[in-house]
Amino acid sequence: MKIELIKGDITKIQADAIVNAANSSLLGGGGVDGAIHRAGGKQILDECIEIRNRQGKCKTGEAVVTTAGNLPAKYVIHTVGPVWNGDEEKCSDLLVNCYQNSLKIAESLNVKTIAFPNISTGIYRFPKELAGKIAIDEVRNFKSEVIEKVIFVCFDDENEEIYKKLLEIH
Ligand code: AR6
Repeated sequence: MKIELIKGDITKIQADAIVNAANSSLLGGGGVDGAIHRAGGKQILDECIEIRNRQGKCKTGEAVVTTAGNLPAKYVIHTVGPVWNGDEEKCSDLLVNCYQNSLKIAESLNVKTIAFPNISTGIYRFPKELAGKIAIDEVRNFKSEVIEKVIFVCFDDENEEIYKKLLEIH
């Protein structure tokens, strides 16, 4: 799997799937979640409501998928990152689950390119360097015959610098 780093807004990315850092309500919020729902339109929220009605809230570390409404992507994979509470082991395990479950859904949908935001590193306050290491490790360890490219989309300068360093991009 090829790994790419892009600085910018994930709603503009032309990938088969983009990942949303959602909350367990699946009903939208601030940060990247707000941006995706704003740019993607009502269809995404309607599908999230259907999922809520069918299976209830989305637990931390789990993921669900909707279409991508008005976005250039085909799918939005909504995953719920952990709120950082200082319990490094537990929070790390939950963040690992976010990446693994998102990649599994992508693979099941025959997704060739998938873009991830820096899950949990905004409102949920997960330490950025640790989150970046987990993200990159999980993508590198995920063996896929289907997914060809993973794009890490960094919105803030600090994450961009961290990912450049971790991916050894100069
Ligand atoms: N494109 C890409 N990345 C973005 C964008 C964007 N348009 N906007 C922000 N980011 P956050 P969390 C980055 O707070 O920490 C929501 O209210 C941002 O710089 O969006 O997982 C949800 O509903 C940061 O690096 O998500 C939840 O309640 C990263 O996205 C809660 O926030 C994640 O920041 C989830 O918190």
